[in-house]
Amino acid sequence: MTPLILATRNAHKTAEISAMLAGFFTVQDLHALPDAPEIEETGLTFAANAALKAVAISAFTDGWALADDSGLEVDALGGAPGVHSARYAGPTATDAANNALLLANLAALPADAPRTARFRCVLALARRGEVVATFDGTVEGRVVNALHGPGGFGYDPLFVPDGHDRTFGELSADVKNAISHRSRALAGFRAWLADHPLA
Ligand code: ITT
Repeated sequence: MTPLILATRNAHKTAEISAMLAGFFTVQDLHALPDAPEIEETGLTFAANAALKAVAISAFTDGWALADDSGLEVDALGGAPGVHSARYAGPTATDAANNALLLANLAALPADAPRTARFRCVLALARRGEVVATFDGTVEGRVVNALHGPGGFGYDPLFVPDGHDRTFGELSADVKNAISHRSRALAGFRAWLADHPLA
């Protein structure tokens, strides 16, 4: 099978993407490449940051690289945390710190402020330092006022996807992976692969 490097150090992303690409590639992430460069995510959009990561790692490895840039947009917070999702509470923030800040910012909103939100994911595929294709996915839903559920990662315990009444932290991995922003972006990637097999 063709090797594919995931340009991520987020083991949760790797687990989700590996499950969804099983049978297509031999997948490794940056934990297998300890000397890979740190990439500063200076882009203003998910697409720009996905491209930065895919380009840098594909230039470093000489193979196919797939980057995922993703995050949560809360309408009543002007789209925050958005591209800053991983570092919402500071440069070395934990998921717990990010969730605590989001809860505090939600609590400061007027009681009737909308709770609509969405997760977005952009995947960038690159080789030899050039982006070859990008794919995006979104899942609409709402944010809740307290953490619910032990599952998933990041903001999963605060996000209820449309059509459900439980958070991604409570829903099973299989349910999340059937409807998530990441799975929708990966569906685009798999459809593209049918016409563009990677050698
Ligand atoms: P890499 O850049 O190494 O891939 P990262 O975690 O820093 O890892 P991003 O800059 O794309 O990646 O930030 C993504 C953040 O958005 C992530 O840390 C979570 O806080 C949030 N996020 C993205 N997808 C999520 C998901 O499926 N469930 C919950 N939170 C998610």
